[in-house]
Amino acid sequence: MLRAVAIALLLSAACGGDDGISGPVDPNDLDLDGIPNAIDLCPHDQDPAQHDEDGDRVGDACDNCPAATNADQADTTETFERQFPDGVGDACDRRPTVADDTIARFYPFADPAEASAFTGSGWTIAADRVTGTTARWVSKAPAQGDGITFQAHIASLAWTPADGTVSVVVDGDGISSGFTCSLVHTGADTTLVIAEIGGATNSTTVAPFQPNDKIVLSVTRAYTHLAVGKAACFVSIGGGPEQRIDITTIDDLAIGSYAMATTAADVALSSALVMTTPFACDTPFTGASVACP
Ligand SMILES: [Ca+2]
Ligand SMILES: [Ca+2]
Ligand SMILES: [Ca+2]
Ligand SMILES: [Ca+2]
Repeated sequence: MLRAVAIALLLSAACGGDDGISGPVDPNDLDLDGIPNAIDLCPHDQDPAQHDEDGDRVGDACDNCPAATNADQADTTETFERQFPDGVGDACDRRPTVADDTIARFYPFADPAEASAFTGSGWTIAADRVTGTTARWVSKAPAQGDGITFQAHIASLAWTPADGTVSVVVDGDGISSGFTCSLVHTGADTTLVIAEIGGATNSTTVAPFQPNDKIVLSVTRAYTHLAVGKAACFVSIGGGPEQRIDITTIDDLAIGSYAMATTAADVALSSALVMTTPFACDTPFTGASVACP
């Protein structure tokens, strides 16, 4: 980091100010972030911090799956007619055969300034994590799309003696409805629960896990081409297969806010990812989703 700053200062001194039109050009540092092309983890994106959440030598700023190791950056599965690679890598594309998905936000929780994207309290960013026990953050700026996924990468989760929850939330109109996907600990049991405020709920039991097992908890809302709203809740533990539960929604508006919350749990998130999608057609958010008719 210090070296990066030193290089940036040297370049700044050598090139003078940047007027934004005919600014300095350095063929050895195309994005002018102070990191020479040869070692820049994103040679075409200004990312002086060079953070690489998944350690695949592709920086977060240009990684098409910033929380999944995919050094090859493969984006190959949109093979239906009129589909094309959408910039979401095969390693994390929730609708691999359908184009127009986007990675709308990525929070590596590497910089305390990331907190400025949220309102709320209780979460603390330090040591490349965000931690909380009773905490809630709500996004300030919604992500635009017909569908939205908010995905928390949980590095550790230990329940306290009290019953506790860890939740990811996406919202429709931001007023009366929201879709909450939670791990709920009651007594000795953990349950995966999806609920819409004022609407349906669904749940399933989750197998016991250890505090340091990696957990990926995701909530998704989308529309089918029949204009039926769907919300789905997913959990994967220790790299295992996803468990999924669904509800049909009553909220027809797409705003795209998201939130993360916990009560009575010692939880650390290594990162969080927001993805958006267009219409999800018949089978939203499965590995075998289909193209719109
Ligand atoms: Ca760069
Ligand atoms: Ca990476
Ligand atoms: Ca990656
Ligand atoms: Ca893709």
